[in-house]
Amino acid sequence: MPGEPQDDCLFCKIVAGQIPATIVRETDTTVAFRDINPQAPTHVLVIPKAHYENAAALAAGAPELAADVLRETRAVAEDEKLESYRTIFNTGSGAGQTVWHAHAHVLGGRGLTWPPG
Ligand code: IU
Repeated sequence: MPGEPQDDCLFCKIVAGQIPATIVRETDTTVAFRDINPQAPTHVLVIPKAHYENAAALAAGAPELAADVLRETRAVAEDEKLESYRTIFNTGSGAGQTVWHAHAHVLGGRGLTWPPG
């Protein structure tokens, strides 16, 4: 069921406190934690606590929760004092998605080029 915790999902385990993560923000509906393989001085992932497999499923199934995630990306950027930053949702393996629990990357603290690879 969309929204239900998945036993085999790493990010559901982070939400449940079963796997350690460096959590930087938490709300009733979201968690933000530092990426274990940072690609920039700031690289934080913002996830909904509920399990949706990617941003497309989240937007379709729980648009208010998608808005919560987006609001938290801004809060992370403020906390980290980022003037410029990039928010990315990789959706599908062809776009680089490797973890099947929706997450926004917040990247900043260095110059970022365009287009991405
Ligand atoms: P992607 O958009 O699905 O490729 O992003 C997954 C991210 O999750 C990636 O940047 C990983 O470094 C990150 N990550 C993590 O922070 N902690 C973990 O235990 C695992 C992946 I597995």
